[in-house]
Amino acid sequence: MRPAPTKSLPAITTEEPYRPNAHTKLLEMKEEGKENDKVETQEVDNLPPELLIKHPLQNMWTLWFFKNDKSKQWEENLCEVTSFDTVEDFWALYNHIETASNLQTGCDYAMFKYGIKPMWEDSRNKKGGRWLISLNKQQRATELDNFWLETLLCMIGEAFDEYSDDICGAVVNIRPKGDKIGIWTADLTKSDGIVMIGKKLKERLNIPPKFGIGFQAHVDTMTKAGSVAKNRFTV
Ligand code: MGP
Repeated sequence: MRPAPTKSLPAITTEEPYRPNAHTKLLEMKEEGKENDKVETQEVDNLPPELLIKHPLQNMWTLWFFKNDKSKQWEENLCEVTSFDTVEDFWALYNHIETASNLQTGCDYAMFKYGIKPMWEDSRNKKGGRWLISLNKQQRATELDNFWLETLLCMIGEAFDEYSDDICGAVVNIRPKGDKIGIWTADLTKSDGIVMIGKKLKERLNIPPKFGIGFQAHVDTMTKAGSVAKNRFTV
């Protein structure tokens, strides 16, 4: 496994070729879609330098897949797929795997910062919680894939500014009763960051202001009596 990348993106100086930052590049590649595939047919020697350099992300991320096999313990069903730390490797992975809406019910995807397991017990999760977006059954066809992709782009593009360090990862649960997306943060006591992250997520996902979303502590979810743990914050 490669070591985690350094925190800051390399500075752009006049000696270097123009290099859009990772966030701009993520959006460009989202717009262009398959356009980049054409590059493979050109002579590599003729390519301008900006097409040969991968755009580093601020963090390395790991994709996890969960398949519900009831004969096994919960953690045994969790499978680490791969890690990436560039914009291009993110899109290569995203375009290669099944969309969330096409997974079997009972399955999850999770994308977490490298080194954090997508479980309450991980030392970087256990004092934290999650913003939870609960979808109705119809929204699997209309919203789920867009919401999940936008959540991933927010995380890997560090859209939460100075609070991006509080992000641990995100999970999408495919469930017969309604799918869920959770974005996990590290520390329940960091209320400013939690609220900012929730507001930003709603804005980026285009969730209308009148639809509230709730933040639950993992410690409450772990021990909940009913089907939903109480909300510690709402936006
Ligand atoms: P779930 O998969 O998060 O949600 O948790 P689901 O299936 O919608 O169920 P609901 O209870 O939210 O309605 C299902 C079960 O998986 C939990 O009750 C736990 O038994 C187990 N589980 C889920 N997570 C995220 C963890 C975890 O982080 N650690 C452990 N040990 N078990 C977990």
